Amino acid sequence: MVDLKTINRIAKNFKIDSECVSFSELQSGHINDTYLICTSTNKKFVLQKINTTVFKNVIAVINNKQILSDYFKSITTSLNYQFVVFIETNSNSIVYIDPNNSYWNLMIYIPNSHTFDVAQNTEMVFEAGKLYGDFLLQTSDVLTTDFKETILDFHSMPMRLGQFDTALENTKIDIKLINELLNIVFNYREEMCIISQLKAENKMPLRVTHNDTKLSNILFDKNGNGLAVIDLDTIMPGIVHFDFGDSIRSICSTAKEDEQNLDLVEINLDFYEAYCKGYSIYTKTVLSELEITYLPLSIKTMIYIMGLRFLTDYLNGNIYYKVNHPEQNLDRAKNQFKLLKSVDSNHKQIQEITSLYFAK
Ligand code: GN1
Ligand code: MG
Repeated sequence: MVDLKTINRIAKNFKIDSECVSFSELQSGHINDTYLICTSTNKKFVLQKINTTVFKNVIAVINNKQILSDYFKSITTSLNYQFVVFIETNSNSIVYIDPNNSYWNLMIYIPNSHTFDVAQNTEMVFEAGKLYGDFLLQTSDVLTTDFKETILDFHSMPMRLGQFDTALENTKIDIKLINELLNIVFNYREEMCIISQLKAENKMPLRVTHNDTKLSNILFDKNGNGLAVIDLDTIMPGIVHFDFGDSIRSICSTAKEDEQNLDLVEINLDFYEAYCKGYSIYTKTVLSELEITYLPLSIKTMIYIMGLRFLTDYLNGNIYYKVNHPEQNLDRAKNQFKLLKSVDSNHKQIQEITSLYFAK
């Protein structure tokens, strides 16, 4: 945990006119260290230390974020929502590299904003759908070639299955204890590669994708209106299925990602309908028939890939995601595979709802 002196040592390298007087850690991310800081003139900022073990090509990550933030700045008049604004360093960069070779970003805090790990009601889900849908629409004019793939094959199923197989071979965990999960990984394996295969064959258009479209990456005001999409760390060229599937995984689940009581983990079909209703407002005319056809499969695919990644990290001894206790990644994996089963058993209704809102 850092102290106020350290925070100030970092913050003074950015163009802010006053000292930081208090700060708190924002706990919801699994990768970076993020702090809400308050200055003596009562201004608030978000200070973030980027995890360079995960983001190896950190300069490319910064470039991607800057391109997008600059683009949003250039189209503010047509934007319905606020966007992430970076504060420059005294040498006009958006990243400060400290003497320990840690990389820091400072962003303007969007006032009176709230985040949630679990959706509270259909209105909130509808708003989330609208924001992520508008994000896709607004970025459809940006050249995907301007963005670097900062984590290669981030959502590639063959790559993630390869990492899982290696972890399973080398793990110190007694794999008899996770037999049930291994069966799920095995049984779904083939079907879960279909979307990656379509991408590999260039059958889906490349878009600027957010790649971490969970509920907590949307800011809401106190009345539940969507304010902004945050966390530009994983902006990369990708396909719509990564973002749509990941949203449903997070926003339409009845429980948080590491809920241990699996009886509480289900897909909420009312939420799914609300998300489609909101998301389709901006995207229906942008998405092709083929993209729409594969939206339902993207849900299972993104749930499976997250379950697989959590399980892989558990087998590896928790070296990637932050954990509060040693079994947390296992809890997350069990949770995701329960959600996968729930989605599978509601497949027909999911197809019907999707057709209802996306039919041209
Ligand atoms: C990680 O750090 P955070 O919470 O923004 C992860 C995402 C996962 C997410 C699961 C770079 O995001 O891919 O979906 O956890 N980010 C990275 O909650 O791996
Ligand atoms: Mg993220």
